[in-house]
Amino acid sequence: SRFDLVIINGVVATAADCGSYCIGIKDGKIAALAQAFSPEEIGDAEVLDAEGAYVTPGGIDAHVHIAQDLTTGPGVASGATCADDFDTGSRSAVAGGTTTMVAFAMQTKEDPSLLQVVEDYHKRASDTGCWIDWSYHIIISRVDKDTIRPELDALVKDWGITSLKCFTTYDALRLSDHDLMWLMLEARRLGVTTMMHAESGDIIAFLTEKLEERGMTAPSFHGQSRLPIAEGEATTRAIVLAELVQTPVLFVHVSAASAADAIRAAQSRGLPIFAETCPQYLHLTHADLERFHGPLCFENSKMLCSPPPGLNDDDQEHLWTGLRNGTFTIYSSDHCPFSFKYVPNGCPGIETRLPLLFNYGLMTGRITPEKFVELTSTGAAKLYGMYPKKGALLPGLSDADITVWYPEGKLKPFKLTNEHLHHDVDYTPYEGMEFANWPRYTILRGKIMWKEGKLLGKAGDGLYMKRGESQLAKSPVGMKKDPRRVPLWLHDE
Ligand code: DUC
Ligand code: ZN
Ligand code: ZN
Ligand code: ZN
Repeated sequence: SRFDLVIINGVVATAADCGSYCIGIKDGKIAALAQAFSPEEIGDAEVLDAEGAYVTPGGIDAHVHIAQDLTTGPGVASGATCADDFDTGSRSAVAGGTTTMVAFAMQTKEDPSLLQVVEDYHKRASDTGCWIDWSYHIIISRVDKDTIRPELDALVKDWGITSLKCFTTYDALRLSDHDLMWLMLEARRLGVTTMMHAESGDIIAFLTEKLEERGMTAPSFHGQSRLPIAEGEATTRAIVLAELVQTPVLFVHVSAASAADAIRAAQSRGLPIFAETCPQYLHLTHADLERFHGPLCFENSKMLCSPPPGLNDDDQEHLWTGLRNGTFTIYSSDHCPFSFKYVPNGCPGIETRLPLLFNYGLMTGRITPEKFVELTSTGAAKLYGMYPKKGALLPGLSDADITVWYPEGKLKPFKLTNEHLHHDVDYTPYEGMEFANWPRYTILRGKIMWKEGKLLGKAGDGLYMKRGESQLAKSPVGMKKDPRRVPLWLHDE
């Protein structure tokens, strides 16, 4: 027949529009969108009645740490291991409406070959299998001028890895400004998108030293060691480097108002500067890091992440405004799954990402349905070279990756506990928050993977995906450049 599966009575939202449409799916692809299908068109296809609920493209989580080595990376306690592997992490994703993820493959200072790093991570993924489609960003901790060019070349050609992440903090990962410029220029040549972790390593090291002198080492002081000004400084500095090199940069996990303002100002000057924020910065504040006192003070570490949550609701409001006005292109979880006993430097959140923005953004009217889709799916697909296979519902072009929500009033509102979730982590920072909606069905390439609280798919249903060049992040070739700011001779190839 014409379709394998049809979704009827949905309010279908994409980044472009929102309306009452039926969706026809054939061979794992979107085959048709229409006001209605005739009984002949439906034939013997399976029919899923959305009962008037929102139907959105499956979530794309473009910032997750899965099966990542942490002893030399952002992890704090030595011996800490990532709690989620590709099986449990992606299982949690599917239960929260996410159908694609991009995980990090991290080079350590000792790893000689980037290709070897990716092969190692790919073995981890192949060993367990994955519930959803996935790809990798490469984390670069060492700029080896003799080998990096052919290696990045091979990552693009052989693996479809078209994005790299670099750090301005952590001794094990941080690059000097010199190396950052060097790397950015290589990224520019290859059309690879640079992702920047911007927090001043020197400000953090200085404040940490001074806190330690005073014995202020409890988890609640984490926010004092990583003040917003450290993020603002490094963001401003990296924007200068990006302008000099004339290459696009995406700032990951933006938490500080000063960083968001610097990004917005750069965008207003026409620079290809992009930004990501995460649920923890919209829902947690510094007060959450200090909630518990006395013997319970280690409970505070459940809210610990880097950069830390903002000082107060003003910081949160600033980020909500940034989501609305286009400062932020993507909203990712930064799922960083540590067992609580390790004093985690990061929050789990691959499963709660979409429900949080749906309940607290879309349902409250803070963002439109179109914006919800742009932030959770389409933006990442375009930014990281997956569009329109992912992030859209274009007939004949897009994979049938779909999240069907509950119709209003159908799901009894509930308070979240960690038992609801499918990750392998022993806590959620969002314990006790209220939810009135949640993904009812999650569909991956036409297959129903999650239905009304039950997992139907398996690890192994997900496919590795080679990505193409970013459709958003392009070097500003046509832009008039000021020779006092930009060395034109560096860019005239
Ligand atoms: N950077 C991340 O992307 N996640 C957690 C901690 C960090 O430094
Ligand atoms: Zn980071
Ligand atoms: Zn405080
Ligand atoms: Zn991260």
